[in-house]
Amino acid sequence: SLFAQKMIGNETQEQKQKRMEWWTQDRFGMFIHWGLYAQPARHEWVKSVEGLSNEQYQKYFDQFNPDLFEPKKWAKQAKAAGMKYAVLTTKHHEGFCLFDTRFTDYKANNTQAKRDLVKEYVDAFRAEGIKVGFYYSLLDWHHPDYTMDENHPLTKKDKSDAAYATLNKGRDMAKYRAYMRNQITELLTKYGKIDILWLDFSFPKPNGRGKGKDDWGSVELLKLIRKLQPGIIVDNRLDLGEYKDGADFETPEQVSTAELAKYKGKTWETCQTFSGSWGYHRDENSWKSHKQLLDLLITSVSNGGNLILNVGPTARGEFDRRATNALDSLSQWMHANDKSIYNCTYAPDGYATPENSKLTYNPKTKRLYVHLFEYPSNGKLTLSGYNGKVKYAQFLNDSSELIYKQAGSNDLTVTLPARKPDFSIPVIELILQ
Ligand code: H79
Repeated sequence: SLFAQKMIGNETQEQKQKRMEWWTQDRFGMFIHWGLYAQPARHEWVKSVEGLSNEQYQKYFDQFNPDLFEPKKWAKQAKAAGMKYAVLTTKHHEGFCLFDTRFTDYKANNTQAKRDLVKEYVDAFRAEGIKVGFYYSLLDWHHPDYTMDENHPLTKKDKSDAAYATLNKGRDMAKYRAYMRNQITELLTKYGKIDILWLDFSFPKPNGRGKGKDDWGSVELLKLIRKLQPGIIVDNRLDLGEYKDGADFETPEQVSTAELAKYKGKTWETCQTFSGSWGYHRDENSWKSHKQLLDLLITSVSNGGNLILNVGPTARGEFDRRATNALDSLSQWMHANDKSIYNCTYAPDGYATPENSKLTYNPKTKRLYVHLFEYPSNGKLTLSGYNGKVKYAQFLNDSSELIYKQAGSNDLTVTLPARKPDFSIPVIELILQ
């Protein structure tokens, strides 16, 4: 751009890389969207999409009773699936807080749960060695000072300036900014070291229809966050303008695997759902297959990025059968193949991607991983231009040797067994010279 980037602090590029090192190596996280919207169970945006009033939404606060909430189980499921970090919605757009806050009564402590659910999440995930992150919604459809905009419930019909002026009489974003600063201060001071803060989201539009950096007080907010938790990793949804390099990673949401190639060379994490919505959705019939989920993970790493895969627990507080089955399948694959994910990135130049496969690479061990999306029916895999570059080849899942031969002057041909290893996507490990 024409304008120089402004700095939030005085961290060097090298220091930033060091701060983010664990995150770029771990590659795979769990997003958890949990809130009152788990009860209507028809999308976490239900309040906005159906234009529900606070009064209409009140029944979900009154009924909230997560009697099966056992975050140790969540943490064990995440760990088994190979997820190294987690991010929980401490507050989503509906404004309901899962944590004990001094600044609103609209919190889990005042429901039948009667306690701080964030605290239990933090303790449980930390105990499993999983890094702990907080999602915090910038939007708030419950706070009385949050001005009504295009995303707000009950503002869909009349979009005239006059209508917005009337709706927003008595609402004061300065007070809402103070509220956010207070709550983020609570979140970043009462729960020990927090590894990630995931703020969501900005939608700048003229005449009060959207919101961005001036509404949030983004630059000042980020300075506060950095002061309270110097090691924390923060997403890029604050609309920082000329301070945008103050954010740590880009956040392509629910994009296709084809689109992820565009992010190669950047620092990024794609966030993805099992079935479309983020909150628990009972009737959604668009669940991704095991192979689609794996494809998202492998494609992310093969383009130098992370995947954070979302679970929407039920209102009773557990992962439902569909989510549990999906995680179990990932566990089996990760148990045998996670070396092609952790500490890996895109392949170095000069290694062509074989047909129907995707490559990842571990620069420290100099191992190249070939993910076989289609198992070659003739039992041969051609590695174009690899001649002289490989010193050993094996399946990753069982370390069984694979025989290869020179073909032509530049290529190698790997001979594969007729029986495909018992994985949807088997991985070949090539130890490079
Ligand atoms: O928290 C999750 C989402 O609720 C939030 N970000 C992730 C991490 C988010 N996703 N999309 N958006 C915010 C932008 C809004 C999209 C919308 Fe819609 C299109 C709102 C109304 C139409 C998505 C689709 C929600 C309802 C239908």
